[in-house]
Amino acid sequence: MCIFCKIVAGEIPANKVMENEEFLAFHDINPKAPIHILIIPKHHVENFQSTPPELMAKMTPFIQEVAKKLELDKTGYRLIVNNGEDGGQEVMHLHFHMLGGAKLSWPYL
Ligand code: IU
Repeated sequence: MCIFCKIVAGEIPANKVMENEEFLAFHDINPKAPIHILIIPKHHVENFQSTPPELMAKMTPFIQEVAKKLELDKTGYRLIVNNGEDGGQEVMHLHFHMLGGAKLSWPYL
C-alpha cells in the first residue's frame, strides 16, 4: 500500500482539513508555503497522466471547497501537480498541492 493510501486507511496519521467519501485534503508534513495542503482521491490513482476525466470532474468542486474552507478563495492560491520523474513527483498517488497564505512569486516561492 502506498503512503497516501495508508493515510486514507488511517494507518498513518495526517492533519486533515476536509474529506468526503472520495477525496481527502490534509496538511503537507513539509510545507513549502504558509498554507500547504495536499488533496488526493481516496482511490489509488498513480499520477495526473493516468487520471480519468470523470475523476477530475468530481475532484474540481472538492478542491474549490477546500479553498473556501481555508478562505483561500478570497486571497488566492496556487495548485501544482508534479507528474512523473521530470515533474518531481515523489509520492506515486495523485495529489494536488494547494499553496497559499502569502503572495507567491513565480515560478517559485
Ligand atoms: P510530490 O509532488 O510527490 O513531490 O509531493 C509529495 C509531497 O508529499 C511532499 O510535499 C511531501 O512533503 C508530502 N508528504 C506528506 O505530506 N506526508 C508524507 O507522509 C510524505 C510526503 I512520504
